[in-house]
Amino acid sequence: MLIKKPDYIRESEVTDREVYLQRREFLRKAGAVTAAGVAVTAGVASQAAWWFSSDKTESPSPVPRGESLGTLIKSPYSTDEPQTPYDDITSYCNFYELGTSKSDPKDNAHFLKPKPWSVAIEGECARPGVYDLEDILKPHPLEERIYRLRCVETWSAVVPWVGFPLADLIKRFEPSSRAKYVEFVTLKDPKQMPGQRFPVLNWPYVEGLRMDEAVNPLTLLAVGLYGEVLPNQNGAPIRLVVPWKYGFKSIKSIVSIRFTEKQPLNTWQDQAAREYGFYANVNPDVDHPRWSQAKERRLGDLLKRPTLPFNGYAEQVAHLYTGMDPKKLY
Ligand SMILES: Nc1nc2c(c(=O)[nH]1)N[C@H]1C(S)=C(S)[C@@H](COP(=O)(O)O)O[C@H]1N2
Ligand SMILES: [Mo]
Repeated sequence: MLIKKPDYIRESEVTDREVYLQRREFLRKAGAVTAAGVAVTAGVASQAAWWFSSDKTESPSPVPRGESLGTLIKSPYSTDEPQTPYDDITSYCNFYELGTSKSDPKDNAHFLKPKPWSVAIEGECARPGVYDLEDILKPHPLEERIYRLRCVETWSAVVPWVGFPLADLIKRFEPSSRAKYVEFVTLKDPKQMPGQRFPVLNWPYVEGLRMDEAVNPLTLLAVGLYGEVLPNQNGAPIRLVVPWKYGFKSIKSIVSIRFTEKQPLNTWQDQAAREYGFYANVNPDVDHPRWSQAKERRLGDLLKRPTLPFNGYAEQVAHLYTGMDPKKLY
């Protein structure tokens, strides 16, 4: 079947997954899906009408800057590679709750209200409860961490995050010996997350880490980038950053952190278990079933570069996986 792409997307940037989702979205918007064997309900049709309606205001360009986060600790884990420009990091995003194209999250960012915000700490720990974000953040000095980010779709970036180690938060809530994993959940609210008005994924978005991954010093809870409050499209007000794993592990706009005995079912594994697993460690030698992972393209670059094992963080994290089959770590 011939699929017409919007011409602002370069061929090289379009993966099968993107084409598939864009096609689904296009068909939904057009309300002409019967040929594909997908029933269009009145509800979906009215959502399509919303998508085209005039109260979806255009966001001004360039992306407005956020409030400064003040003095930050410099991290020894930061890369000195050139940083991806602010405008690229904030306008080329994956955040399906705010739409499936790369520019949708920026255009729909104003729907999300990151203040006030609370985070539920749940499951196998001594201090469960629902906490205001201010109380979650209070004890943690903020640091800058300049990390490589590698999306499973083969684009990459270098992002100067602001945040604090997830390990420091975990310690405070005293997980029990039964806590083997940590599960994270994104806000579910179709008013703030217009993409959730479409059944693109099983909402809410869920991710998970094994406890030793969660407390690894590289694992970050981010509240900002470029020294400023995190823009909504990048996962405000608080998101995970796991730099040695494909980007989909780095879940945005977190409302729940749960300590569990069993391995959580993460959203992309739930969506396509044949293509995405739980570990999702960056690995040039394990291809996606539909494309190679040997190379990646840094945003702003013309040429591709080799993908690095564990996204260049093998020294810090390879020991977590000794004896495990790399194919099972994809
Ligand atoms: N809740 C939620 N978190 C998410 C996603 C998403 O769609 N929803 N996309 C993921 C993917 S695929 C990537 S590559 C990164 C992108 O983060 P960025 O847009 O800040 O670069 O966010 C991840 N976190
Ligand atoms: Mo991604």
